[in-house]
Amino acid sequence: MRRNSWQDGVLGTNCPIHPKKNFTYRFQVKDQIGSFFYFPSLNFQRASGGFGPIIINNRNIIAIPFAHPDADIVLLVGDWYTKNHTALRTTLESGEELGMPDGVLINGKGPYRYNSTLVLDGIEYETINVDPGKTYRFRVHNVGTSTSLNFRIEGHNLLLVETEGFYTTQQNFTSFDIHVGQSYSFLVTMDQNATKDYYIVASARFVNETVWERVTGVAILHYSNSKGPASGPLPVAPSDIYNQWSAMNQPRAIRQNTTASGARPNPQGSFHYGSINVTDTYVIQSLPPVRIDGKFRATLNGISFVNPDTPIRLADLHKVKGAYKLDFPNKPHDRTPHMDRSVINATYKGFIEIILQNNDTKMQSFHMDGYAFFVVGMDFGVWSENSRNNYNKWDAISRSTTEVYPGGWTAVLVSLDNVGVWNLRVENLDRWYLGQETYMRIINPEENGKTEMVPPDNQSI
Ligand SMILES: [Cu+2]
Repeated sequence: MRRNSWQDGVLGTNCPIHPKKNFTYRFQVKDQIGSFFYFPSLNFQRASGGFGPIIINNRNIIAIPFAHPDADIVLLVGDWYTKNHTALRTTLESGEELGMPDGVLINGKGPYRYNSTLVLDGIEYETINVDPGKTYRFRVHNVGTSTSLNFRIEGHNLLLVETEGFYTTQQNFTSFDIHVGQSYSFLVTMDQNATKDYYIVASARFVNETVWERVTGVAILHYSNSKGPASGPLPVAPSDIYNQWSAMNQPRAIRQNTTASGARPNPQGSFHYGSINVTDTYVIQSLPPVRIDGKFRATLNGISFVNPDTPIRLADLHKVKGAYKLDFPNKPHDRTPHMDRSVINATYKGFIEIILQNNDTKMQSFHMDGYAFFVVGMDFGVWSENSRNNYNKWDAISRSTTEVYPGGWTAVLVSLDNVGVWNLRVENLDRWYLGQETYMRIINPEENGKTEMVPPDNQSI
């Protein structure tokens, strides 16, 4: 949710919804057109489901940068563990990794039986019904726990057009990597002959395929004039699993469509971010879990976040002392890792640079609530000031969730125009749960009742 940090749904902004209670979100959608999803944000609950898609359409008078598709198709894909979320928490708390998931689900359903040894009989699978010649907008979301997925449709091109509310330059892909928490729209034209059905596949990325073979989501693309079931091997996965340098070319190729209209009737690309001076730089480093005070915890800049007992703005409103600290460090430091309530003290109207440095062992995705950021750079190694020479200053994509390769970094630029307290986190649930998150507190020192919304009347303390 973009505007109102009083009800952003994370513990630093509002109180949890207790069992058997409900909470009504009221919000205005205006400046984000595109594909999103919702999910429970506490206690690992997303691993048990509870997510769903949100589509925000533009007003009719606003042009979209492609012909209107014949229909929308939503695919929620994600890794799945048969253990429930409480058992998964126990695993993490004991210092173990979650390990290989039990499968990948597509819209909550298991794999089509493409292989009678690998897939048991009688599993319910997803079928997408289409008509020959039509073009569909596939909105694909990785709603899973922690596994990066490669998405592909047998025999069909994926024309990338949108990610997380921003139109991209349009490029064809035969397969596309979707990391945890990311959303993409692809236009897919039903231009193949219907001698049979086709496979839709979401398979784990950067893993040993022979070990992870069972962890593959398979749905069916069924033409209305299809002459028979899908058969044969699945479309092949990318072969570069040990060559992440080449895989990184894909996210680097995602560019902003600078001529497309945004949500409002001003051109999406009118914001010349490359010529704005950066006011602050934050280098945020993630490391693998360590034991802190006897507990397994994961850190950002040496701090494993502890949620405040009172949400941050409520603590401000009610003058609750010591609920949080404004001392989140702006770069990695050598102190012993510790647990704390450290929040970033960010400057309203600042234009900041955040470098996400992943020194953990697995792919991570980072998300910032309340904002979209420009993904200006991505590389392997340790970020340095010289890395700025290779930033994309012209047509970087603006989005809310970016991948950060293990042993690499991703640099984003953010214009701090949205007042409130906003969560910055790793989307991989196994690390988020262990403390890899913080908040940015962005307050207008001359608040006049216009830049920050008033708390909703169902806000509580
Ligand atoms: Cu968010």
